[in-house]
Amino acid sequence: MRVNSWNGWDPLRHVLVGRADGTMVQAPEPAVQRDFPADGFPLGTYGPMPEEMTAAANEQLDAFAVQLAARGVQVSRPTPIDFSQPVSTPDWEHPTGFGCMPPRDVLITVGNEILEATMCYRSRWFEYLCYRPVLQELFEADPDMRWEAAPKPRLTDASFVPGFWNEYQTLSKAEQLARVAEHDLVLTEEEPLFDAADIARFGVDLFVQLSLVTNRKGVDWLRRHFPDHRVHEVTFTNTHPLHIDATWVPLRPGLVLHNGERPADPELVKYFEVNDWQVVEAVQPASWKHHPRLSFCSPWLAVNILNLDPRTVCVEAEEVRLAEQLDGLGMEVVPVPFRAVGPFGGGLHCATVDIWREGGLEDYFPNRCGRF
Ligand code: ABU
Repeated sequence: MRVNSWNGWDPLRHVLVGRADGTMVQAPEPAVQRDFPADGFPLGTYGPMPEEMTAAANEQLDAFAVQLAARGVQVSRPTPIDFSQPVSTPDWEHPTGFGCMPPRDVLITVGNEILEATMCYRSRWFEYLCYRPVLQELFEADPDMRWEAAPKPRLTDASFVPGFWNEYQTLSKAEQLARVAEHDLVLTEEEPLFDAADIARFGVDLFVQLSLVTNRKGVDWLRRHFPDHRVHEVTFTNTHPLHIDATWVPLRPGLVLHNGERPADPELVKYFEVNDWQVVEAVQPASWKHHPRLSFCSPWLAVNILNLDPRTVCVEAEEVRLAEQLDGLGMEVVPVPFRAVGPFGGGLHCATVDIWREGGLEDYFPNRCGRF
């Protein structure tokens, strides 16, 4: 076993796949409020995800793990804790935890380092514990592994804008987008906050999205933590920015998939273009039975795909149009039934963490451009 991964496309050798066991619709908290009346969780209510949904999600997660193993990829799994317990620190108490699907939000591998993100949901404060058995095993097996954790945040009320959600939902789309552009959202700059899934890895370049779960201080912390990388703060035109991996998706060197419903900063597009990258707009996603918003995701989980190597990509089985598009771009598509996992917090990328991909650190962006 070894820890090594610099980007999202090199040949995959070892991966972590999440579990849906015990997932909760968490109690309302300053960073997030979940409101899914059609699925039995109107605002203010919380509790375990319905048993049949959990079982169906676990069935698909387990089958994906088997499918990866059959392709020669080693698979590790987290150890769920009891997410129905209250979570408390000396500063606050929260009635519930959340789950350990999706692991991509919590962990990121950069080279031989696995970094535990700060997170900003109180319900997710102890989620890292689910991954500690795997991290301990890796630490013992690979003498070069660097095991790091970003500073645990206090998450007192000072970390959140009071009354944000009540106000934000009264704004027009244009007003919301103006707030996103100014990064005037729910998080204050009290302390560094980021989710690992807001980071897209392209070798030396790390693109970090400012979002509902990542603040400027979080990006600054990452910049200081990875001095040998170019860490870029990026935003997209999206009223609910949450993780970059359904918005700006690396496919292989020279090719990035873009969710055109969330237009990218023109300077970011230019930076890719002057470095001979092709930016391709993804086709529209297929429809959903259980709206993935149950998990605070959008139907754009379609593009939340997992590369097995630069020419092979796992795509959710119902996303036929996307599979055809990727086929046309020279990718071999591996269809994976994963619809039942969406409401638990993500697609194939969210549900996994790269532990080992072949390859080393490379600079894919030799040309500077604008602020990049
Ligand atoms: N990591 C999940 C992203 C979900 C979304 O953008 O809709």
